[in-house]
Amino acid sequence: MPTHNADISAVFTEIADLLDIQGENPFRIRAYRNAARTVQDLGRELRDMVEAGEDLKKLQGIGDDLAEKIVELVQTGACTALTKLRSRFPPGVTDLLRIPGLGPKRVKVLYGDLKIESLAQLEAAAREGNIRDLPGFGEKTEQNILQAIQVKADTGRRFLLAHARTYAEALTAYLEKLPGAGRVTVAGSYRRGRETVGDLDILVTAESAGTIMDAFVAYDEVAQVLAHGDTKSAVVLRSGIQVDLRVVEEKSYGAALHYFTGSKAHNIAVRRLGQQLDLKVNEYGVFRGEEYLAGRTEKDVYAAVGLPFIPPELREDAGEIEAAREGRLPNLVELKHLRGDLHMHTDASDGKNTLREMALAAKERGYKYIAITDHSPRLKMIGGLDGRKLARQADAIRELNNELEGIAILRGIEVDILEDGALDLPDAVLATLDLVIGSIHSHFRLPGAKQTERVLRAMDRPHFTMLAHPTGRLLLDREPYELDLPRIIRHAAERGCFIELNAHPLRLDLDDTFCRMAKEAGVLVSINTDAHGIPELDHLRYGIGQARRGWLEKKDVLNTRTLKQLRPLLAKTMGR
Ligand code: DGT
Ligand code: CA
Ligand code: CA
Ligand code: ZN
Repeated sequence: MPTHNADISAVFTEIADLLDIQGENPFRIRAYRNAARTVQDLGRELRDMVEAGEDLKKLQGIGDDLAEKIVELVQTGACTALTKLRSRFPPGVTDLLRIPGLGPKRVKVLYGDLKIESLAQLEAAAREGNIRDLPGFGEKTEQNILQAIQVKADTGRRFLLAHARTYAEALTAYLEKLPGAGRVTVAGSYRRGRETVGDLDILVTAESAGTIMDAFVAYDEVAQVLAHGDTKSAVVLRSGIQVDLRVVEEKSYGAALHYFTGSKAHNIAVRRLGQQLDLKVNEYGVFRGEEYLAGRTEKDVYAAVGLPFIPPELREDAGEIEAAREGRLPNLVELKHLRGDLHMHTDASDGKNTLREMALAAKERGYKYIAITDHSPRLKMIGGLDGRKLARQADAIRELNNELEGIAILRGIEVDILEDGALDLPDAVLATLDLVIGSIHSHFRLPGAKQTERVLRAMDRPHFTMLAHPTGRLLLDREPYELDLPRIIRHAAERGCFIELNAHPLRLDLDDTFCRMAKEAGVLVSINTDAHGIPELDHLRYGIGQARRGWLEKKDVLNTRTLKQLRPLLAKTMGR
């Protein structure tokens, strides 16, 4: 039974959630949560490690018990401990936890006092005003619950790009090995690099479709076959994600790839261009009457309608066709352009690795510089750094800089922006650093005007380099806070500071629209991982995808600069 890391991680999270509602020992719960994160970020499949007989206990936070569960999951696809736990609760209870603001304590009350066991019941109870009087709730909470349920309904069942990738890569590897299979490509929103995807659209070139289709529906992760045809089949995988597969001829491959990459709006615009030239553009090719003109490659398809190749990330009918016609398509930034990462944590606050480990891992990835930006004191629970601890870290960084060749470590902080826009450390302390990242980690629900004012004030402090994860959104989970981001971007341009594009696949915060806005305002965007451990350093690729969707070029991105170019840019934001 094949089980991916995302599946194993989901099992551990669910166990933690259920233990939490049950009121179990917090250490036990945290062990499961940590394990879920470790597994999610591992970078290689646990099932391969199990198969190779590797010792799972060398992984951070994985002891005997968790190692056993992983082996069980890999070998049987199930986890008896979870099955047992689940039997004690109604099946919808963990859905309640997915509502922002509803922690295990509140879910326990909802379940215990009102017998609420599902989102539908929760919504009904909130509408009838039955929630506000529960202990620890209130009218505001009731409103927030209703709003959150609405958001969930609007986004429907979508998958994070990073999760979809796990399933897509395993499936394409399987398809590529089939006899007779030629090219295998994932098209759709996945290829356009959207931050979430609704389903996967896979194209395979082959002489004979039948054998490919038979093998596809027989793939061992398939839970349900929705369609099994000659040119098109569709299945649902055990993870719940739907996959549409089409077998196409080489002659039509480019046309099909173009069609199924979308977006739909982009396709319609291209088809319209074709019509003006008396051409028909569809998934089989470009035709004049019955005559086939092009379709082997996407480049050919675009050329037939008089356009240069348009990168998939731009295909949203957001001005890319006009830009292409006028020869002003952006020359999009690439992963290899990035020279460093300016936001990461160490075990001095809530990171998993030491300063040295992070520096060496970054060097291994070819970076020329990193900034260490642990949390400020307000986040006490996770060991935020005060002036004294920062000074000690500065000494350690100086020593490491002397020792290591080829990578420079910059001294920074991720300082909390307090409710009134003050920063969580005195100016005199901030002044000792190379850069200051400001973040909102509290009071998410201030009214828009106040929230905006708060950020503007923070930016105006004498030491302020960039605003991190600017909208605070968590994909499929938490809406952005109310914030006048266009105003903040204009202000950043005047102030001369930068905006982060947080590359974590759960955030991808800045979105494409605001990336374009920053570019137009002349505000440099910094693509940062915000890594809390070594594997997360590899999230830069998601940040690049998002930056490309936002039309960013190499010159628009702060951390494409050389260290020599970067230093004065940072110094200026620090008032030097
Ligand atoms: P998703 O799956 O919701 O994240 O988004 P997409 O873009 O992958 O959409 P999907 O899976 O429904 O369809 C894949 C592509 O197929 C889509 O991007 C464009 C193309 N397509 C689908 N339906 C139509 C249509 O009615 N007209 C045109 N021109 N193209 C379509
Ligand atoms: Ca799709
Ligand atoms: Ca589809
Ligand atoms: Zn951070």
